[in-house]
Amino acid sequence: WHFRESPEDLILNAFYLPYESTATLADRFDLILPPMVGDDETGMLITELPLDLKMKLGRTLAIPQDIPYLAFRSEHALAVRELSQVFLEARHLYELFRTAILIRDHVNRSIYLAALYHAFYERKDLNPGDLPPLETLLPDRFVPADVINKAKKLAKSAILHKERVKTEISVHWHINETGIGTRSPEHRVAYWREDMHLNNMHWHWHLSNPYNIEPGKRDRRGELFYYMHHNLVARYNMERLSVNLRPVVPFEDWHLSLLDGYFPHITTGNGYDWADRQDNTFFKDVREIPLNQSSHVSQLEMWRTHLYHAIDVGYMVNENGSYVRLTDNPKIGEAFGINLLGESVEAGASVNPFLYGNLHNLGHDLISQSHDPAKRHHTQMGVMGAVETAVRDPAFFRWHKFIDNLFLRYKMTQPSYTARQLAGVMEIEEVIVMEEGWKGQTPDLLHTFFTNSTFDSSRGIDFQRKRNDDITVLIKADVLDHLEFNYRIRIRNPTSEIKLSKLRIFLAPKFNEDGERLNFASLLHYWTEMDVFETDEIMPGTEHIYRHSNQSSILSNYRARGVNTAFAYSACSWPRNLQLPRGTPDGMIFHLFVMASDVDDSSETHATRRRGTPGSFCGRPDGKYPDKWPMGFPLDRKSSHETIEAFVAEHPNMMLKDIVIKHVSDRDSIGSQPHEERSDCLLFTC
Ligand code: CUO
Repeated sequence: WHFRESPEDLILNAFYLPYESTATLADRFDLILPPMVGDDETGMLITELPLDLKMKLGRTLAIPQDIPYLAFRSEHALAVRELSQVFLEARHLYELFRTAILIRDHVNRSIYLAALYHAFYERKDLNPGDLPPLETLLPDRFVPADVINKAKKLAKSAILHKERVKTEISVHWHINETGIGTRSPEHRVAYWREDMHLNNMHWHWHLSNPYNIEPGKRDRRGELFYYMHHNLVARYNMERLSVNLRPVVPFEDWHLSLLDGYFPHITTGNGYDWADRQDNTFFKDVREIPLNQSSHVSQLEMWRTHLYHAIDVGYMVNENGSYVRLTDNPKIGEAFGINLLGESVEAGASVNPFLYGNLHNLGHDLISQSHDPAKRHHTQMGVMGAVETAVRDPAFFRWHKFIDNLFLRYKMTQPSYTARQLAGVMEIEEVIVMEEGWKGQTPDLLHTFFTNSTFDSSRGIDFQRKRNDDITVLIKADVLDHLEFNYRIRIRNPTSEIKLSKLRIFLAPKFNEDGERLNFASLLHYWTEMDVFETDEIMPGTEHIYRHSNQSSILSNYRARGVNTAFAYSACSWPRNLQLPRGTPDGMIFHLFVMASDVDDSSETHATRRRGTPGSFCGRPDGKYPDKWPMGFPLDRKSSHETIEAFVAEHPNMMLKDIVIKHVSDRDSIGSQPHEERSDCLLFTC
């Protein structure tokens, strides 16, 4: 079994055409296969799974082949772990490829893909930055079925007449082609929930930070679960305010219905139909046979009560009955309370699974089955059951706002940061945000618009393209985007020494849905990280710091294979196109908070801390989380101040700015209307 390609190129083939047999894959990509055998049932040629692999893959082989990877179910998560372990044991990349090809025909393909992705995060000889984006492998998880069908029809025709037609086919996925129709107000934010880069990010986050990973293998994993999802919900609410919708209502009274249904209009390439959910569906017990494997809403209520009790009394109870203090000011050797809570809520490495249960994961599962809880209709799961599709459902945000509020309840038990904790040596004198890409920019005014994002779908869908057919099948999606911008920060170092500083930049709306100013407590629901980074050395006196928006800590700085040798993620980062909330046509006013905090951590060198992607939302498989403070610091706790202005006024190392985000129909119309000077005014009225 010899190979012509480099192992890094070869291994990518193992991801392609996930719905097709390995024989078809080999034919399309000119791969050399081991001897094949006829399948007992169908006669189709398949690989032969060696006995030793069969023995290692008991859990994986038990999962039915044609269903999605239901990540919130432990038997699926354990299967991914089992299979990725086999991939990790391969001694070199050629062996990894051989193993993957031998296994491929015999296991659930979504679980196979998830395990391959996970192997890329874990193996030192592979770079996660080289991973193919999931939308190129499973376009049908993101793109409506009728758009996919159109692409298939055009591709077949082009292959048939390839001397006469152009070899690049492009199918447009329009902004209104979403799961929710224009008669529902929820349609206004459907473009955001169904953004393929956002759903892709969610898949990567859960694969990189699985809840069943060996405890300790991901630094502060439970806290990261809280923090990334907190930002996801906060940003969703900013998007809702931008289109005149009220913030999402947490789903916490489980005796009331979920209100909004969801009909996803996506179908997987092997015919799996995600279930529809009618409006006003209830969260119900799911009856299994045998009955003792059923799931009950009352079980969730009990776990929630235990978690609220733990938060309110300030400790959790271990399995052996001892107490674990919940505090985010831990002593040496003590865990962060938010991390313990995150692990117990999701649930991952819980201190006591019996007492605190599996609240978050089971909630996903119950919502994904709420259309047919008694299983009378042979329906499939709803999209809430899988990580690559859950975010498109309005119920995702209702569920996650409930989860976020649980964490906020804990955060409110923590003492306010002291003046000393908030202080910093540096003084911020001025902050300006400046857009790039056109002449005539106005300071602190940014623009968003819709544009196209295009990807090649022909490595995911088999268009019956032979290896010599030079046909590309592009899917062109309408997505929100913005012009890039930079921060210009004038900072003063009042000491006589050269210093480093860490800058923390957060964004939140200034007004609520009723046009009232948000006070300090209400803003805690909204603050979202824009960038947290360490500066270069700052000389005594005044200096200017320039920071480009595409350097942000929430994005990946990965560019191309081999260019960045440090840890880099191509997809486990916030989508670049959604870096800014949409804003309004008239211009929506946001707070931009900037803080310069001291760098006093001597455990790592400056160079080590600055290398590669910081990974604020995704964490770092290769080391410690890149900040020592609680995630969201300093805007994650209550304050004695009523307003953010009063909070900032006490600290010369902080600054608060108004910035305006204006939404225009397209990029070309930026600058066509003069920007009027404005003072504070109500949302939607200025
Ligand atoms: Cu990411 Cu509920 O955790 O979806």
